[in-house]
Amino acid sequence: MEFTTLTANTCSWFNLRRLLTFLQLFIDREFTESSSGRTRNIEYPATRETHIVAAEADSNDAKRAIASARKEFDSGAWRETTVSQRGDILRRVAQRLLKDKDTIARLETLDTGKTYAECEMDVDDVASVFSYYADQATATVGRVIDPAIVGISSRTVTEPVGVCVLITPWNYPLLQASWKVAPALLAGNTIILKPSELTPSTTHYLVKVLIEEGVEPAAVQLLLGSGADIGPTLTESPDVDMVSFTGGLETGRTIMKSAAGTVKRVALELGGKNPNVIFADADLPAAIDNALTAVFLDSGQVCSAGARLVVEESIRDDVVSELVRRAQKIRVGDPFDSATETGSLISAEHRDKVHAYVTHAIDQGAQLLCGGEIPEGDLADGYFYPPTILDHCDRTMDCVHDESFGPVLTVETFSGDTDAEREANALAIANDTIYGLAGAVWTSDASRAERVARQLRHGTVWINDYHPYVPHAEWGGMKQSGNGRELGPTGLAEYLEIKHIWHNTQPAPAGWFAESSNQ
Ligand code: TXE
Repeated sequence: MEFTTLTANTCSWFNLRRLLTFLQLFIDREFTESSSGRTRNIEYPATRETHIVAAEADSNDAKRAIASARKEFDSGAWRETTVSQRGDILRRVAQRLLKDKDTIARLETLDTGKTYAECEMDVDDVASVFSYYADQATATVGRVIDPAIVGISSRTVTEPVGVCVLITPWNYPLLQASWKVAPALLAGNTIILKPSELTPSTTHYLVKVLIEEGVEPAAVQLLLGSGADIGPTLTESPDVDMVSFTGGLETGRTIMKSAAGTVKRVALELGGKNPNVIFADADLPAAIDNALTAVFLDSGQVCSAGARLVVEESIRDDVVSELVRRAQKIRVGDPFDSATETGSLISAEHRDKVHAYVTHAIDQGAQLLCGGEIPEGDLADGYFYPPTILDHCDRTMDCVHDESFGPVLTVETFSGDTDAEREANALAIANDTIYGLAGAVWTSDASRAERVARQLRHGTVWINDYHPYVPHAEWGGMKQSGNGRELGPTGLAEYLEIKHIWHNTQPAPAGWFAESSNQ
């Protein structure tokens, strides 16, 4: 691992940020402090310094937000807007986000400790999501059904679901929000946004942009603060129609249970334990290089991280030694330094969890090849963790089943006497997980690539690639990685109700119950 140090550029940005006021909630058309007056310091994880202070909502604030969103949905101006007007607003939002890219990327870096370069790319992606859904304004129409009965007109129409609570995590704060906000607003819903308490800044910024670019203010509510505190008020309320959540599996289970009481619609994206399968006939330089980005991008804090390398036994030594050599050269450090390749983890608690995961894996027999130690020296003040590779892992170990959500790669191998046997063994390993979010297969055999891709039980499969996604294609998980899909047409359908309207233009008595039946 190579370290970079904090620069003067970073420090001056700090001073600037400190002059700014703290982040308020947005409830019932106005920015406001929390009813309790409580606040939370938001840390820059690379140095542990407080860079901004945010209001901390409680259940009273959540109830006010729900009431305002409900009223706006039931009788406000937002539901009178046309879908093309809403599409126009989304397009303006996309343009504005690109215009403000530098500010937004800096805020995201300060909240998350991710590199500024990554955060800049994230803003591009966020703008693409808003543009994509702006283009979908014609996709919300229903269809005409011809039941071939004289006098009957039958059709389906789409309508917004209602009040949607959108709960997002800390790893891609604005991007995860955009996957929910853009389709929810295009569909005509009112929304209550609840970003992670660790990373509220860019979602707060987005709310300002939404209002300034024309979204009816009462259609958007912003609650900042602990999900454990205000979550139940939001997810149990009979006035909330839908919860869309991205975050950890345990929290997802809690939300699903608490939403069950009112049978509200629930969409969940809960992470994964994603296999990256390399066959011996793969383009190895490409496979190895991508295996590094698959797992170490954003220090592994990616739900689709390729944290589980499943490599053919015959090429294992070559692949693993090259991965270790390259991993040790990854520059970890100051997120604002353009030479830095990966920043810090999100918090002390998370870094300790990642370290405990590594220690436990070693106790269970994994061999530590690189990383695995909390850095000292220059970076000791931040929550950094080095790229870590654990070899000789197998399916008896917790590390190949549990998500570390950190920069940790586990290595498993497969072998077999025939091609078919090797393929079956690779698939058995890759599918042996409660999760099913994403995975990849590397091979130069096109038919094998297709066979394996079809048999992987994961929501996204890359062939000879890792990580790319486009807003046009659905994203989401099988098994315990969640339910529902974000992005693409299905990501919009999540926020729409479908109503069937049957119109009899020649009404006549049904004639089932005879008028004289009681005689
Ligand atoms: O997530 P939480 P955490 C995984 C990763 C990580 C683990 C826990 O493995 O280590 O989840 O991370 C809100 N009702 N992922 O603790 O708790 C919370 O305020 C309603 C995967 O940070 O799931 C935040 O806004 N909301 C993941 C959001 O849920 C509640 C990304 C996510 O927090 C709530 C991040 C409640 N009872 C972590 N409790 C991915 N899929 O990408 C918390 N929240």
